[in-house]
Amino acid sequence: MAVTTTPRRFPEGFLWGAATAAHQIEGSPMADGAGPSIWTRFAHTPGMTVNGDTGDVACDHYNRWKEDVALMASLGLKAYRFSVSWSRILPEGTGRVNQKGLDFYSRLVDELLSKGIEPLLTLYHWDLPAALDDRGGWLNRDIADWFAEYGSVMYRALDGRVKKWVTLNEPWVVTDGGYLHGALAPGHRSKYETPIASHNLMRAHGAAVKAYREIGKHEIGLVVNIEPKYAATESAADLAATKRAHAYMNEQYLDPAILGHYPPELKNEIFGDAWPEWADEDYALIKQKLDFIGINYYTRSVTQATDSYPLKAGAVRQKLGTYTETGWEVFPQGLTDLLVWAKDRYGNIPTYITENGAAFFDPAVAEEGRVRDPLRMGYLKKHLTAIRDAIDQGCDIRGYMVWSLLDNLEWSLGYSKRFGIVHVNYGTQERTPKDSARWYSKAIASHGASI
Ligand code: LGS
Repeated sequence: MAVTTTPRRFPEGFLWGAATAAHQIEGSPMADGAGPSIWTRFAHTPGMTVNGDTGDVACDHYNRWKEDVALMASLGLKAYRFSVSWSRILPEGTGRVNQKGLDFYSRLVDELLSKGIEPLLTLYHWDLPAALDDRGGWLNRDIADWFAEYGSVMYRALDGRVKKWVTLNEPWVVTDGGYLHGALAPGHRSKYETPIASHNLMRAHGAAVKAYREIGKHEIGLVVNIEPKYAATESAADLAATKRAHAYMNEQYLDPAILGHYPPELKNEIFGDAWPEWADEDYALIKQKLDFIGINYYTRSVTQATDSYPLKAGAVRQKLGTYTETGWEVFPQGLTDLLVWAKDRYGNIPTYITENGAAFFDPAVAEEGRVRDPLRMGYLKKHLTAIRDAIDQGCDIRGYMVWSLLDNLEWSLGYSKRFGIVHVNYGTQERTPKDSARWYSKAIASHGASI
């Protein structure tokens, strides 16, 4: 076997960054003429979030954006992935543009660029304008046009300053959480609505990419969450459940976007009569050339057949596994496996890891201003090594964004789970880089050599 002594490197121009999302950090959801989003509404409905937590203040990033960009610069970040709140730009979802909302993101982008930080802008990270939900939201076919209209406003304002655009963040979570199981906004529970929401998300994605080709000159892609599925046993039932779960979570969105069709398991094994026949023109709209894909990776699932509705598959907890505070197994090998799988299935499209990170029980900020979070540091280190393994196997990986820059509002879980490499004191809004941030900073400065 050949032994190599050359240190393994990340490719030239590899983008080292961190990620956030509007609803999770900004606060001031109704400031400067913004309209409400479904998340403002959902969080203010009693019983929907842990402790009744809302995004009314969050990390107050809407007022502290400048100091937050300075913080990113002090850590040496090369890229920052954030999302735009649609209802700040179009308070009614379509039609009237709210210039003040646009100005907020324009200033943010200028500030990032002045510090040499490349912006990656996500158009939709779950905070649909409430006004559009009132018109059916993702169940209304018109949403493809509404989304393209919103995207076009953003492209006209920022393309050139922003060179990497993302249409949707994790459409699977939008539909599974928002339309099937109801734990996320808008909180519906319907096997019949879910496929319609999924399909309209993909049509909206296609329409937004199409509009980008007319206005924009740079790159646009789609971000999905992928969770590799490993069969719990070799039994026929578990193997079939694993294949089903994989099609549902990992192929449901990339297949139509890139290959032009849905995996057959969706109709044949999962949704049955709830899965409509779609028109050919829909498939043509959905399948647009993508400049890159973004993959969010947190964990794997060891899958077995269960009677869960409608998937009939579930995860088995591993006796010897290590788990994060959210109960997700730490399994870096899964990231290598999935990147190799995506390369083989979708043709090695340039790929960014657009989220990866973990919530752990962090100690309080120590007197000397440190937060010791060795578990998070270890998590990041192992996952970056897994990415390097995938690069060694020929995967075209262009960058890595830690989830998350700041501790923030973890959707229905409220502020109870901290994913940040920077600690946020929600009483004073003070930011303190954790040990993991210091470690990540060194990794960036050494271009990965110190990992
Ligand atoms: O904050 C979200 C992070 C945290 O963990 C972010 O807004 C989302 O884009 C993303 O979904 N995020 C996330 N996902 C991990 C999902 C793992 C689910 C594992 C369930 C196993 C039982």
